[in-house]
Amino acid sequence: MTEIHTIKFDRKKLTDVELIQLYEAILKPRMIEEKMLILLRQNRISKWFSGIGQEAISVGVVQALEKDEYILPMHRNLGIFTGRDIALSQLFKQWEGKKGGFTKGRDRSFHFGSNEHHIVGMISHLGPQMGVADGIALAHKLKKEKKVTVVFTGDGGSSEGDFHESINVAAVWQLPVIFVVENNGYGLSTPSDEQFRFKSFIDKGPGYGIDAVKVDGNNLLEVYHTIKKWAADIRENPRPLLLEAITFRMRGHEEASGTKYVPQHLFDEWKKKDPVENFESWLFEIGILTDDKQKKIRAVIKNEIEIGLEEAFAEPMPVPVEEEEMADMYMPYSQDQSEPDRNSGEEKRLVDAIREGLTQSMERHPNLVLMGQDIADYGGVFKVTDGFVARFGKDRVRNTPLCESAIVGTSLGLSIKGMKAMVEMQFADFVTCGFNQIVNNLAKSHYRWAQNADVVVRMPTGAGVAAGPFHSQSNEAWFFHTPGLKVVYPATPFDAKGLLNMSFEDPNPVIFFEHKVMYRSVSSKVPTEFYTIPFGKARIVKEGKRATIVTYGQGVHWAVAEVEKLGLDIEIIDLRTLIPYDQETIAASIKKTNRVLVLHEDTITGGIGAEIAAWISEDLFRYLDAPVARLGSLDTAIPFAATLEKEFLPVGKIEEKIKALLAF
Ligand SMILES: Cc1ncc(C[n+]2csc(CCOP(=O)(O)OP(=O)(O)O)c2C)c(N)n1
Repeated sequence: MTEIHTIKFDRKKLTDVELIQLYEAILKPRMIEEKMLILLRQNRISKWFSGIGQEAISVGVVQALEKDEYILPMHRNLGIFTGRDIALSQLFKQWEGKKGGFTKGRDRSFHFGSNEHHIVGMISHLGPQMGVADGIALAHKLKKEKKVTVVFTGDGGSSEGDFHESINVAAVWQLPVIFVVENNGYGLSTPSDEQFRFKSFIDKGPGYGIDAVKVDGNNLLEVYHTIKKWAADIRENPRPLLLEAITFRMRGHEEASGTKYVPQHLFDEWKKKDPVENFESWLFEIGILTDDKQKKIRAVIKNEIEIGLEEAFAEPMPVPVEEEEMADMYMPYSQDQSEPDRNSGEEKRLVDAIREGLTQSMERHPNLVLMGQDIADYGGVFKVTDGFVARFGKDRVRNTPLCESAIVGTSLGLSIKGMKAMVEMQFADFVTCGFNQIVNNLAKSHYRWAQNADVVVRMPTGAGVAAGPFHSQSNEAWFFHTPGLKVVYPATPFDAKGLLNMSFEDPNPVIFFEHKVMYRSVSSKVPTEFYTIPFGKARIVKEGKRATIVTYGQGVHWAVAEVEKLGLDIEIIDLRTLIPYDQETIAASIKKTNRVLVLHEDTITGGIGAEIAAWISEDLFRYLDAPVARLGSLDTAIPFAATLEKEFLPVGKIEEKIKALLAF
C-alpha cells in the first residue's frame, strides 16, 4: 500500500464491486506498461509510447461508455483497449508486428481499429481522427441510435487544422461527439507555452458555440462521473462537448527520446498525483481494498499478461505473400461486367448524365449521404445537385462548412458505420486541403485493418476556362500514385453516368473526375434507366491501323477532332478509368498499329502518361516501330489569361506530334 494521497475521490453511488472493477481496469494498463518497459530494455519490443500517469483518462472514459459506443484513441490510451476486453495475446501480436495482430503486421502499436470492439485507432498524423469521429457520430444521429462517440487528441495535436475543422463541423451539425483533449503539458519536446497562447482549452468552447468542461485527468472517478453524466445527456440531446483533461506525461515522448527537456520538479509534483497509486491508497483507506485482495488482483492480471506474451512471442514473424499484400489494398468486389447499348436513350449533357446517375444511386442506396460546399439548396457551384434537397432531404444532401479535411474524415466515419458517402470538392484544386485524409486514411484503411472506405470524391477538374492556377488543375496523377484508391475519368455523358453508378456500387474509395469544360459542352446518348460500366475497361473510340492514341478526359475530344481533321487512320483509346487501367486493350491496339502516342491534359512530367509509356516500353517494346510518344501540358502552373492558357495546353501540338510519330 502506498501512502501518497493528494487526490480527493467522490464515489457518488458507485458500489464496492464497481469500485473494485474500476481499480482492476486502471491497474491492468499500468501493469502491462511496466512489463513493456522491461521488454523494451531487453530489446524484445521496438518502440513504446508510455501512458503512465495518464491512465485515469482512458479508463474513466471507456468504463463510463456503453460497450458499443465508438472510441477513437491516440498513442497513450492503452486503457481504452484493455477496457474493451481485447485479448492481450492479439494486442501483443499487434505490437510485435505479427500476423495474428489486428493489421497482419502491416501497422504498428495502436494504429488499428476493431469494429468488434468499437475502437478506431489513429493514423500517425493525429488530427485526422477527429473528422472520422464526426462521421461515426453523424451516422448515429441519422440512424437515431442515441450513441455517443469519444475521440482523443493531445494538446499538441490540437494545434492541427483538423481540430478546428472537426469541432466546427460537430458544432454546426450538432453531432454527439466528446472531444477529449489530454493536456499533458508537452507535445514531444514542445511545452504548452510554445504550442498555444490561450490559458485553457475550455475557453475555446464558447468560441465554437459548444459546451466545454475541465477535469482533473488524474482523478479516475472525476473523469468517470463527468463522462457518464455528459454521455447520458448527449445521447438524448445530440451535440458536441469539449472535455479538457489536465494530466502530465511522466515519461518521454517515446522511450528512446528521453526527458531532459522536462524540469525535474514537474516529475516530483506529478508523481504525487499518480492516478493509479492515489486511487489504490484511497480504496485502502475506505476499506474496500485489502493487501490480500490486491495481491489476488495483481496475480490474475500478471498471469493474463504472461500467457498473452507467451502466445505472441511464439508466433513467427509474418511471411510475405505478394498477391495477398496487393489484394488487400482493396475490399474485394465483383463488378457487373455488362454494358448497356451506347446508342439507346436520350441525348444529354455531361452534367445532366452525372446528375441522373447521382439521383439513381441515391434512390438505390438509402444509406448514401452527399456532402459538399453549397451542394444543398444552392445545388453546388456546377448545379450537379440542383433539386436534390427537395427530393432527398437535408439529412442526406449536406452543405458543409469550408473544411475538406474534416469532411473527408467524416466520410470514412460513415463507412465505418456501414454507410456510403459522396464528397463533392467544389473544385478539384481544393482537394489539397483534404489530401491527407484521402491518401492516408481512405486509401490505406482496408490494407491496414480491413475497413473499407465506401466513398466517392467527385472532382470538377481541368483547364480551358481561363480560371487560373487554382481553379484549373489536373491532379489525377497524385491519386494514381496512391495505392488503395480507384481513379475514374469519364469523357462522355454515357460513360459518366455508368461509371459514377459503378463508383457507388464499388465499396472502395473512388476519385471521380468531371471536366468542367465538358459539363455543358459535351453531349451523347444516355439510357434513362440505371446502369453501370465496369472499371478497368477502356473504350475504342475510333478504330485505326497506323497508330494508337491512348488518352482520357478532354484528350479524347482533342484526339478525335485532330484525327478527323487530318483524315488519318489512327486508333483512339479512351481509358475511362486510370486505376485500374486497361492494359489489355492498349496492348491489343499497339500489336496492330505498332505506334503509340499517350496524350493527356495534365502536365507532362510525372503524369499518368509517364507510367503508361514506361509500361508500354517495357512490355510491348518488340511491337513498336517508333519510340512511345508522350504529350501533356507545359510543366508550369496554369496561367489565367486565355492566350497563355492556350499555349499551356497540349492541344495545339497534337498534329505535329502525330506526324512525327508516323514519320519515324
Ligand atoms: C502531422 C504530424 N506531425 C508531427 C508528428 C510527430 N509527432 C508525433 S506525436 C507528436 C506530439 C503530439 O503531442 P500531443 O498531441 O500533445 O500528444 P502527446 O504525445 O503529448 O500525448 C508529434 C510532434 C506526427 N505524428 N504527425
